[in-house]
Amino acid sequence: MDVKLIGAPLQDGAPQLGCAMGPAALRIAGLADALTALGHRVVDKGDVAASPSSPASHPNAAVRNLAEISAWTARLAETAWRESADAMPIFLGGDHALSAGTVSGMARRAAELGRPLFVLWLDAHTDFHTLKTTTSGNLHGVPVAYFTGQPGFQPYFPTVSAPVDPRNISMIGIRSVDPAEREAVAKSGIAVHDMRAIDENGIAALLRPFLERVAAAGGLLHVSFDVDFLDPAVGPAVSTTVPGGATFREAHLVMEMLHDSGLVASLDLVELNPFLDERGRTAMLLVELAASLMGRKVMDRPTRSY
Ligand code: B3U
Ligand code: MN
Ligand code: MN
Repeated sequence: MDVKLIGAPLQDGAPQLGCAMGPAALRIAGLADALTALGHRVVDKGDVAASPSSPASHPNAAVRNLAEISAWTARLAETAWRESADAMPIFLGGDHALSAGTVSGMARRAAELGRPLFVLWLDAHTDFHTLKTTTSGNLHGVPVAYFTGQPGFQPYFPTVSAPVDPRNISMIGIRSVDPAEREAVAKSGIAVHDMRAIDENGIAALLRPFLERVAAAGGLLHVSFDVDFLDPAVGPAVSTTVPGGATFREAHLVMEMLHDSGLVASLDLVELNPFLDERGRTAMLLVELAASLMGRKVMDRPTRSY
């Protein structure tokens, strides 16, 4: 497969600095070599840059770095749309605000192909705040509301040309939801699988029906992987650790099932904060997981065994 690595070193959406080093850490951990070894043709496109032309403010005074995140969103939406024409883009974050851009760009690509976009959101958080409801003001908490076309983002953010249908989104790993998000996400039609659902059912039972739905609809699948999906004991390099996350085995199984499905069109690896890592182990773990998603196998199995 043709794969493009695209660095998106934004950190203004997170409460702490450090995510800007994420793309460099993923490169140093050997992402390109790991994918090349699996037979993929990998091109590293380097880092995307974005800077706002003028400052912006919002009536919600808590909102931080609005102009910066809006500029990143425009730039990354264009990049995702353009680069997905002839390859699978892997976006190296950068904080999760980058998905406002990458997912809306992929949605535009899917719309042009006449195919629906589906999103698998692997995260401790639902990231379903609007500019109005966020109390932390950290814009890594808003991308899902943005790309599903929830109200209040204009004129502050670029217009979403093809909003993602909330019924095409599956969230897995959720364990931190703010009061304002709880009601909104429940009403939205997004399938929210919290950690209890994983514990009670097993993660494969949550993912399998979603993949079957994507396949039946002829959809493109975008996977957004937030490091805090993982338990902090496994992936410490993240600013917003929440206890009780996914184990390595659960994450690994998800990646293997995603590969077997053959449905993944694009991937975000986000919220890696190398400043908080321990001897690079979270960055190396992400490379392992990405390699599994891209076909690294322990043993061969009949295809489409998800
Ligand atoms: N919902 C909280 C916490 C949060 C969201 N996303 C992350 N943290 N990574 C907020 O600040 O919006
Ligand atoms: Mn997130
Ligand atoms: Mn998160």
